[in-house]
Amino acid sequence: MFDLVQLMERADSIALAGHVRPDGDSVGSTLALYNYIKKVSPEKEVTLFLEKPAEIYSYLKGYDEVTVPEDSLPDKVYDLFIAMDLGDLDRLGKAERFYTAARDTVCIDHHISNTGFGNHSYIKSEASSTSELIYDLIDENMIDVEIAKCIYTGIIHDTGILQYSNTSRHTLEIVGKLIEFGFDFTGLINRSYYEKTYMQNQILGRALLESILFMDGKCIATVIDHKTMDFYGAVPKDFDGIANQLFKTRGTDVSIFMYESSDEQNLFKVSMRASDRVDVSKIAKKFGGGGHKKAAGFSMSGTYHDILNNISEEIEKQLSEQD
Ligand SMILES: [Mn+2]
Repeated sequence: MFDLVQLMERADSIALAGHVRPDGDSVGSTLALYNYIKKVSPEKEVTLFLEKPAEIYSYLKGYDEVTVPEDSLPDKVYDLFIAMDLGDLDRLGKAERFYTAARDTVCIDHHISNTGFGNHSYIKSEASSTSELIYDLIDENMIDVEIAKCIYTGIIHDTGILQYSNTSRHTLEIVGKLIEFGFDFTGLINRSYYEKTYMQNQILGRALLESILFMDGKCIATVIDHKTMDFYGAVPKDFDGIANQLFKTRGTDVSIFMYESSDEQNLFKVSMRASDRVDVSKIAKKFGGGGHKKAAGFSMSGTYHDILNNISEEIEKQLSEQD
């Protein structure tokens, strides 16, 4: 049986890591476990590898203690490496060499595309978030208000504020216990989820204006190219929420949002959202990415229209199988 507490007890040095371009669940779940270890076992050496999380998460305890995994960091062999919220090892980015070198490895995740890696893996694709899994795996009695805020943040981000179908009774029971710690959850949601800068709102507006509907309105897509990113001085995290907003269009089964990578022309990051009728994790996997049935992504080279054609073929196939 998988027992995280026992695995951690045996280790003197522990490294934790979430995925590249960390989202709310990646930041929340890793900081929750980081704060927990520091509280329960202050004698242990614990390092959290994570790309610098967005400023909107700076209310979380430990935010400033994150180690950005640069190539210049000296090699180190950890007793235990815990990879969290990532479906495959590539998503560890520059932290991967510490995973490879570690004496023991654990994977804790909820991505349906995850086939399992590490010496020990705990993968529950029915869980709302990795943060929910962390709640289940640690000693409940040791959770304090700071750990509660981390877990709460992860859950609300990965469930779209408890709205997506991955929200279960269990998720809500956990959330019920968390808010009893008495933090300002309304403010937390506003600050980390809803609030946008003026520039982010302008880009969202532009993405919507330039979107196209196709496949008889079953699909909606939009793209942000390099020139636009430079004009606004935007970085990828400024695009959060665009795919979700597109998906609110009545009648659509799939929304596709793409932006051009900053390192390479004609290389696009693609994110998709889908209704029950399409499984976008299959499409993402086919093109070398991953994710969940209703939200997944991948990277692809080509023109905007070529990429849309590739995706539409897959969507058509899935929809026709049902007819
Ligand atoms: Mn997640």
